[in-house]
Amino acid sequence: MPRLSLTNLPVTPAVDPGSLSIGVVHLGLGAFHRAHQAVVTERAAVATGNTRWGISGVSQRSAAVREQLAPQDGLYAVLERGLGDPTVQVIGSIREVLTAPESPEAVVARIADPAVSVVTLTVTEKGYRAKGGGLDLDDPEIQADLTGRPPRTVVGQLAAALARREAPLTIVSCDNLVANGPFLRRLVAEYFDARGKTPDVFAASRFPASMVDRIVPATTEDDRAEAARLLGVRDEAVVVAEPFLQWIIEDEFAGDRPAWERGGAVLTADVAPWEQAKLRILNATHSMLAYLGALRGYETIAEAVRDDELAALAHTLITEDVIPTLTPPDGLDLTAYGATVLERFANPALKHRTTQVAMDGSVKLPVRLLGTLQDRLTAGAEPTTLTLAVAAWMVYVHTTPALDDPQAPALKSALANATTPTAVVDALLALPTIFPATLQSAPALRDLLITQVAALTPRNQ
Ligand code: CS2
Repeated sequence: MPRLSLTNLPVTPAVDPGSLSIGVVHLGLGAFHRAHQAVVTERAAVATGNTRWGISGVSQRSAAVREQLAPQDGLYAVLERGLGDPTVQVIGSIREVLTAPESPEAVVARIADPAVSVVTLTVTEKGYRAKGGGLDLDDPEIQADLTGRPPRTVVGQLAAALARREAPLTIVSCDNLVANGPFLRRLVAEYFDARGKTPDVFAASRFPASMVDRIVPATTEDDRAEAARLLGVRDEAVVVAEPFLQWIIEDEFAGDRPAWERGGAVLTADVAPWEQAKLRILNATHSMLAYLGALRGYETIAEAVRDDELAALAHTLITEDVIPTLTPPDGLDLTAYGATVLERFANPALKHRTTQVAMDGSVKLPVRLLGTLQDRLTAGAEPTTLTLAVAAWMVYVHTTPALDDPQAPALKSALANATTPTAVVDALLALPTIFPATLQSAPALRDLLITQVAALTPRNQ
């Protein structure tokens, strides 16, 4: 079967890819970006007829993404799996693919290009290389970038490019972090401080916050086969996604930008209530189902949420522990939102693996669960479902041999001699990179966690 490319186009992209020039750089060219910002950017180009917002996509790690996309002229399909038959759409908005470790200089040059006025990022929580809310200056890669080599870290890439630019830049973080824009601004500022020089263009550059939402599981062989069947050509870069897509962006730009609102995004003055609702309801429940589900032997989130006990716990987490901490964004009914989230998780066509959502817990937990936990304890509540989610993470970390987490060595060495539930809780709760001091010293919390870890620990452990 021939492979998808500009000369092998079974489904014409909504915009002529050849007409697009590069105006946006995206850092973190994974499946999520391809199913989200790249789609909205293409829809905006179709709605406006403006061809200056093609995307230069940067893969931060391996060359695999380039090997998938380059032979296909940057084209790929989004395979949408909802309750009906799957559909495919070919997306043409990615016009260049760079691999940062191979060509770090080209990445900086592209961001510094005057035709580029916007950078978007999906580099996951760990990609920010933060510690204690600021830049981790002990990180060896950050240290190496600070010596002046062509930068390899995201913060180093942005800083080096800003230092070369005359026009200010808008940098839109699209990761699941609290106040992601201001957070990234702080990291870049700290990087400049460590270098001893901040370029003038930094003050006028903008870091709007944004909230992104779409469930995008890792692509499987089945998905590739399904896409090939629907397209009649092979697509090595196909991504699979649910029909739902949401992008809320703080309307705070230093210069021109794609008319993303014409592609379905919402531009607003205040993203915070949206972001809190999404992180604390969707992502928190996702993580809880991933840990409890994996411990019960479920492969996918859909299987986990079809377990009546887990579904009831997810509902309780949302309604009793999370919603009391939230201020609803304008026009959003939080209870209805929570119910929709659980329906989306139950989509049986999405094979979203519990182990995929479970990875990187050390950087996800603080954002998704621990802020809410802190708020509930301060309010004098006993948030037993929230703590159960934390306990499930603890047991998962303790019982998973090859843990996929940036702090895996530290977690495993903390647990080296932990054979009882009390020892497991004490070892993990003591880690200051995860638990703030206020939670470490909350006595009721420790006792509750010990009981719950004991109840969740498999008998042969
Ligand atoms: C998930 C998210 O992998 C995870 O940790 O919770 O990727 C989730 O699917 C997205 O945030 C949905 O928008």
